[in-house]
Amino acid sequence: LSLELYPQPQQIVISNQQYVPSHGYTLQGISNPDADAVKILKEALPFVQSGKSLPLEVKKLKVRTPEMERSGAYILDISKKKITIEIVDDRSLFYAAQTLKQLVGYNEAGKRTLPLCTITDYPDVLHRGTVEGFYGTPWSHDDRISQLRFYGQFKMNTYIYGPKDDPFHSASWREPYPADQAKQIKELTTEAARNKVDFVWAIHPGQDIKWNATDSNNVITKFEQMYDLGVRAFAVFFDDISGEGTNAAKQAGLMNFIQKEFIEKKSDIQPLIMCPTEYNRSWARTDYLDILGEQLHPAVHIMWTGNRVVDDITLEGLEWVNKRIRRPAYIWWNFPVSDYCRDHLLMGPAYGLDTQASNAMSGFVANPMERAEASKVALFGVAMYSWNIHSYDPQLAWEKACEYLVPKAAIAFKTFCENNSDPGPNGHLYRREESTRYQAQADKFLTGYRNGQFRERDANQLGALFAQIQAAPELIYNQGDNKALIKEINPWLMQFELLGRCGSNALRMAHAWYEKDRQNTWQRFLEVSAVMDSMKLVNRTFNQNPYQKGVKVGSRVLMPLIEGLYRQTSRNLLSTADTPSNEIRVSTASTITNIDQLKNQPWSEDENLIAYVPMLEVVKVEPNQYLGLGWEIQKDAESFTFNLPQSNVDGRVFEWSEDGKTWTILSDIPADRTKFTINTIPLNAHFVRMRNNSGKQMEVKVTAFSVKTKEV
Ligand code: LTM
Repeated sequence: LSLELYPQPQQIVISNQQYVPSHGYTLQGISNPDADAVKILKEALPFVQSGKSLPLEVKKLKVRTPEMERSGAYILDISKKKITIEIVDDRSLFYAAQTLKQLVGYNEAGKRTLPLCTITDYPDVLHRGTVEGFYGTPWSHDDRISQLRFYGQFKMNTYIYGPKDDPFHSASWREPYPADQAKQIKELTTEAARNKVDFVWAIHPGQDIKWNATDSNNVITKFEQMYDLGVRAFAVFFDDISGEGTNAAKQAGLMNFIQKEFIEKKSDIQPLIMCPTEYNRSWARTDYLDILGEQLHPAVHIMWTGNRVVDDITLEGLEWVNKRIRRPAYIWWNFPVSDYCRDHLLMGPAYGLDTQASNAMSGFVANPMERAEASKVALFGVAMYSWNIHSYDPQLAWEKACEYLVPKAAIAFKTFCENNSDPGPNGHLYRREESTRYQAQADKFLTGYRNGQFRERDANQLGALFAQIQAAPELIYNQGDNKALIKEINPWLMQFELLGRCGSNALRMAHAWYEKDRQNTWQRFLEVSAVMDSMKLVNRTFNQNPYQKGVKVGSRVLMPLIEGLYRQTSRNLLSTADTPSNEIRVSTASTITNIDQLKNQPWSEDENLIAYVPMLEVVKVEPNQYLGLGWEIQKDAESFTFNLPQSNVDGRVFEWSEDGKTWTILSDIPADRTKFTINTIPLNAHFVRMRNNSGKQMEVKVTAFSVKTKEV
């Protein structure tokens, strides 16, 4: 007999017997047990007020190892005569009750059964949960309520509130919340408390903070307002800022001031958290982290995203930073956040987390997608990992998450998720496995087709997959009870159905060509074209954000397979085997830069506009480094636009060039503007760039950098 419990407890001793409790239970032991925990116990088991009953005794934990002193630790013992729960705090009883609820089964006669067992359980990481820290539309109030309940159910105890696009968190941090929003935050703190979650409210003041007493007091005043709304945990974020606000010693000074004047003066606040400016290893090139390590009060947690902005979490990387900051880092994991790849959903397993790292971190919170329900697939994994690191199995967690979220159409939902997990090419170089079960087959089939073969077995299996893909959305719409989830992912479901259809047609098209049936090939080719057109329409119609517009599905393996088959068939039909087909536009437009942080940044080319994909982070530009664009020889530039907020203007120059070697200053650009469009680019120009001519490091945020061209 084994027990399926999520997250997996640290230790289970189990006899191979289930039993049916002979009576209802009565609660005994400590007075005033936590009411939220008791509510869950009562959902799990029958309770009686009088008459014959079995005892459910709650008592303070006696076995005291360091792990068993952690908030939430518990021992749950189920015997035929009684149930005993030993606890450290209210959270322990709440978690024991959640475990008990998962243990209850039903026998053939419909009677409740319980396994006879002893479970000794504690969390590996003290602070576990999420940081709502993404750019884009913040979660709704309902999203947040649903998240807090989900965290309670799966033993996550932290929710950090810090959506970049909430003005009262960031741009207008000094302002109080308007009454309606304040009321909602109050409700959230109440719901968080019910679910034993610490609601951490974060402020993001760094872009315009003045290092003086007025602004230090402004932070405290804002925290006092949040305290009055029920907030009992606080964070200060200094990420993605430029200028004066990035000074490590000043940041440490402010944090220490808050520690002394606010945290220590109240008796009921959780340890303070800060997100540093150099929050990942690839940016840590100065003594910034050492200054924090030395000067920041030891009780303050320091957040860390890993070796890069978006990356796996390794023990080696943690040990590297822990030495500098002189405390275990508090992980801000940038997964499944999708604000840098907004046309994709990240629905795959939460993998890339070191299972040896349990003692190297003080907290583990994940930054989710703007789509809250869809994020639960990955967050389920985060809950499993952070509770019991050694036993973490990302694939198992992913499967259970899919079953939990869409129980009646779990297979269809898994099909959807396993083919929607990669972010696509991005500046962070962060990629995820997608369609892995079919990758080898897809590659072999396409190579075979290009060489005039038709690999029947592969085609059959891929055909079965495309049929499943086509059918999945309908099953999810009809059987999925989670309407909020369906609403969030609806454009991707629509596109997924088309992907299935397109794939099936593409295989039929390839088969027709192999059978030498030219007419049928043409017909199938036109069918594939028609479905591709529908996919383009979905892409142009939904999710039209200014960053990565559109709706991409199966973009890592399945779409390339379909496009490959389509292109090859087009060549076959037009007998143009050695020349690229005219659907492929060979482009000579490109970004030009010698800044490492920008080298991998994708650019977009849309009709006559070539542009950097907007960046969310601040870029450091050393003297003589530049960022620029080049365009096709057969085009003239109509205009050049830049929007570089939070950027230095002193000493920068804008230049144009005909050959990329000799550069001339664009003198019509005003020296002090961070945002400008110029329509007077010389006709022979084929490159423009902004260069740091200041002799010192400068900071730039690339919100827009584009050239509009026209055919000559
Ligand atoms: O990662 C951090 C600390 N800050 C920001 C986040 O707000 C953003 O969501 C992620 C992912 O794009 N990158 C950041 O730089």
